[in-house]
Amino acid sequence: MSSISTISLPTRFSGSNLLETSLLPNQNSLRFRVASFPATSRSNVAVHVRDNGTSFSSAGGVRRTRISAVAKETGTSVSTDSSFAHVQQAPEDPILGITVAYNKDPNPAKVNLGVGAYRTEEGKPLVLNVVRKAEQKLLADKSRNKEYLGITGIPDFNKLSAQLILGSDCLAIAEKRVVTVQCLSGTGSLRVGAEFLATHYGGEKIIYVPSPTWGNHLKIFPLGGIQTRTYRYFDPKTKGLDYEGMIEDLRAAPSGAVVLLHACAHNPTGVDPTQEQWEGIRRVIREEKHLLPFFDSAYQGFASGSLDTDAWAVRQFVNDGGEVFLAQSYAKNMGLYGERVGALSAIVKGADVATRVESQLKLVIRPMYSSPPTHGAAIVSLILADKDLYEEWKVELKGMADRIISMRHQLFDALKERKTPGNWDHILNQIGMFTFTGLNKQQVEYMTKEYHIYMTLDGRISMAGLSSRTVPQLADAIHSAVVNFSS
Ligand code: PLA
Repeated sequence: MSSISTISLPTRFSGSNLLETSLLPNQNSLRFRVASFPATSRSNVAVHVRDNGTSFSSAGGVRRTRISAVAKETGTSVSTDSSFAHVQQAPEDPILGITVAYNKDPNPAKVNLGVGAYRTEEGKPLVLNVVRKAEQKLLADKSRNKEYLGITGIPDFNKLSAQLILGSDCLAIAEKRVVTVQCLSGTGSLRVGAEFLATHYGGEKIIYVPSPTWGNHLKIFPLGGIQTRTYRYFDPKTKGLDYEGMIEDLRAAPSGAVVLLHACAHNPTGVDPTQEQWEGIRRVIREEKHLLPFFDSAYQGFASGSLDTDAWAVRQFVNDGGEVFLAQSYAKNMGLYGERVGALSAIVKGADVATRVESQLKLVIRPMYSSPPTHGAAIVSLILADKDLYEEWKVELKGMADRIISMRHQLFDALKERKTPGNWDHILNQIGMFTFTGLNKQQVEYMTKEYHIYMTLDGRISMAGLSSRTVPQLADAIHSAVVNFSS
């Protein structure tokens, strides 16, 4: 049986006239639905169907029968009677889709450096010892049950999460100006925050995100009702921060807009402002433009190995007395990826405001998913509340951060050894889980095809997915890509 590899139809014929086709190459099937053609369009419609190298073109009008015939000839199945026949095949997610492609690759040498997920030296996912201990405690505690949590989750979890990032001596906490609600990891916290702001924020309902940023930010906020705009962040020439550009763009933002800031270990660039630069950013946000900072803290402890150091920037903004939104994730720092544990905090002016904000956050959450899940947040609560477990966690966390840093050195040395053209200092200078290599799409595709290295097309590498065993393979791949394809 032959297969159709490409079909392209003009996108302007979507909607009720031409409900577009979708092609499912692996299932060897072509789906399409044609309703009726506007007479005026008949003369300039072209449909191309590629069947194992043979191109069928139809210019000047398309007939359902024509494509049916092609489909029939090539042995594909065509669904014309489904109410969902117009549904198009969506592209895979730029990050999670890399794992899908990786899983399909039968080559045993394959390495997944796409998604930011920590792996051991043996290339295995890691469940922290301290997490296992907490789980055993939970299991042994017969007083525990599986009742619904309240809409905002486990109260202790919320209190401890706020303390973890803001510091236990935080004045805003003492003044009851902090409201924290347990959410579905970092993503869910951002989403709830976005929807709350869309409904209740008194300022400009636009969020400025860095360019580039974690791709999902650009989807989470508009779907939550807040439009995004970008501010300059990364300078490809220096592979460092475009501080001047960032300040200029924030100054040009409308007063009262929201600005998304990565708390530490910026994704995907691994470039963070210095403390001095943070101070300059804070002054523009607070004193000049009255912007609302919305921190995304997905890597506390992963950047430097210290929870306090990585919370430094957030604390500067909270301790100046201004208002802050803050999304926290325990996916990376406790390795609780699939448990979906996180928190959204609003640090506001006045305990009365905090109480009312919390009541409205409940109205956002209830119709979205009712209440959050118990297990992961119970683990976190135990670890944060128990002095011994907490100390043990900090040691394990530092161990993960240190291993990532050692991967940076190993990769840097391996490229030096190979005399790979270019300057690779940024591998050492960038911070956190990722290196933004500067490799382009063509080079990445080559590395995936020839070396079975899976990474995002923007050239981002998850250093946490590397090990001493796979560094030489990655270095060979980078070397070859750089030599064969110029950037
Ligand atoms: N914010 C940032 C900046 C992130 O990098 C990620 C995860 C999240 C939030 C959300 O994480 P969570 O919902 O799992 O808590 N970014 C990953 C995974 C690690 C992903 O894309 O979902 C990444 O590979 O970029």
